[in-house]
Amino acid sequence: MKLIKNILVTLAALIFSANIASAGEKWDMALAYGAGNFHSANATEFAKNVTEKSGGKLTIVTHPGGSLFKGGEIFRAVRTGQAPIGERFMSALGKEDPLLEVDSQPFLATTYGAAMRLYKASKPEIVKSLDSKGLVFLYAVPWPAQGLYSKKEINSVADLKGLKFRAYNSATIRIAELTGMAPTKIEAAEISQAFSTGAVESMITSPTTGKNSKIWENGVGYFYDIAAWFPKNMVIVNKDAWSKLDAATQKLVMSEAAKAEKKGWDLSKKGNKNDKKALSDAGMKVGKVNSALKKHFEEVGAKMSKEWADRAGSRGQAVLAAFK
Ligand code: PCA
Repeated sequence: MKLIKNILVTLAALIFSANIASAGEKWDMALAYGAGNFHSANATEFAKNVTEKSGGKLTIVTHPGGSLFKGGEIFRAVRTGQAPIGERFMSALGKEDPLLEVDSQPFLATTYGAAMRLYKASKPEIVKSLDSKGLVFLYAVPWPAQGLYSKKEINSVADLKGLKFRAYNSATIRIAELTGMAPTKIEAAEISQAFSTGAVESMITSPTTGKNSKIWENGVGYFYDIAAWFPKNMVIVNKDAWSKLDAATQKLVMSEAAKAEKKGWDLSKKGNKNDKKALSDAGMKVGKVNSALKKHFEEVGAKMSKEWADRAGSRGQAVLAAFK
């Protein structure tokens, strides 16, 4: 009896010490967009690089397509530690901090160069405010320029009136309101379904998201390249999870994040060209809005900029001053 007990105790000790020896952190990374999307592919490469280079100290496993948490749940999940790391569309978080919406103000930054300057001008304040919520900011990557999709041809402001419009944040809801469209907030993962059931008939998003959701298969024949803003996704980490890493691993994560950011911006620029071509190759009409519509959207944008500046207060003004 005593011998068996001794053997069991030794076995248990062995198993325990083996566990300690291989103990590294494992992070499940919540991603809202499909595995084929360039943000998800980039995050997956980031995860792989960190995992390979950390020498077993940190394994990051990505879960694309909202399979761990849906887009709308990811910020909260990371904040509360249900997911140690995740990616979220920044401008959907205006209620957390209006500064997170600065990249979705129409016509503020209409080129990649301007978008980068706006990012740099806003980043320090954003990092600080996320830190105060228990989050570590890793990197941010823009979507290609946002354009207008529609089932029917749009030649005038009157054509927009009453359209059932898919929105993805407060800014797109506001555009719809100021234009007379009827907005419904829908995550990217549900776009195809929303269009195919007729729940919506127009939206503003990137050529990439239209391509990823094969939007032409749902009766959407028109893409108007308004190119009014470049909204970003950001990758954030829960601070408790972060503090479990040793200094060398933290440094590795930050340096891989910087690489992923650079790669992501390059991929976005490529998508901005190629994905528009993919839409037209699929038979969609890809073009610009006429000058009357352009003027309309610019007026809407100017109004929204004022509203945003009021909401964002002195912090917002400081960001705009640094940007200009
Ligand atoms: N695609 C995402 C956000 C912006 C974009 O281009 C979406 O449509 O939800």
